[in-house]
Amino acid sequence: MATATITVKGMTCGGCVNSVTKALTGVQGVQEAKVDLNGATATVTFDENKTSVASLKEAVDDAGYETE
Ligand code: 9UX
Repeated sequence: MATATITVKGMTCGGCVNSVTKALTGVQGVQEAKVDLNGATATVTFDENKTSVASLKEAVDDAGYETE
């Protein structure tokens, strides 16, 4: 398992947190996603044999938020 912290821009309320959390946990290989609204981050624990940081960022982007 690997853990990565991704910066997520554009979250402005708890609903956004839920959306980003769902997007991340919907990616195959993701075990846990902790999304911090005020810190603008998502800390994700995932199986690096099944997914990658690039794929996690893509899922967040596809949900309508911006990563860096
Ligand atoms: Mo809140 Mo976020 O009303 O996409 S859910 S701003």
